[in-house]
Amino acid sequence: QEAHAAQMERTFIAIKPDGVQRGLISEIIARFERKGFKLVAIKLVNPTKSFAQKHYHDLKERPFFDGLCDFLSSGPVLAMVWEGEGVIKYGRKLIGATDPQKSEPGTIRGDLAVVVGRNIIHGSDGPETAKDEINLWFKPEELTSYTSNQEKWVY
Ligand code: RTP
Repeated sequence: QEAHAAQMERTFIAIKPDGVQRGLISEIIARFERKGFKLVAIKLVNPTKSFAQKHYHDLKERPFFDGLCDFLSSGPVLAMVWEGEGVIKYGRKLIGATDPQKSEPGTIRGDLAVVVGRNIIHGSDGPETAKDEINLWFKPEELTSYTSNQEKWVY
């Protein structure tokens, strides 16, 4: 009832170049839609390597950092913002464990990916990173806000 009184929780979700090139965009979006989350921003972008380094700045000491940034900047990425109660945590649940060998069947990575370096999707891991990542990838005017009146659009 009061779902729109305050701004609902938002998270940043990105389909990485492997997911885009494998034709998994509609499959992945469908899972978030069917769950009941709301898409409030979406665009296909070609991140530069330095942009990828900004996105993954927390991982800069890790041995796979350079390869990861090369990969993220190797082709178009579908950047999205999804909104809904608990969307940050539940979005991670829909995505599954980082390593697709450990993700449960039924999750996006569990069903659709095989190796950790090509795990097709990214999702913010907490409220702070969600805010930072949304701000990094989107301008304020690219974020929409609307109420779904589904009963009006179905006859
Ligand atoms: P993401 O940020 O992409 O949603 O992934 P995550 O939180 O589940 O995992 P994180 O530890 O933040 O790692 C970010 C991405 O780095 C790649 N990775 N490669 N051993 C490896 O080669 C390795 N470990 C992680 C993955 O693409 C992971 O999603």
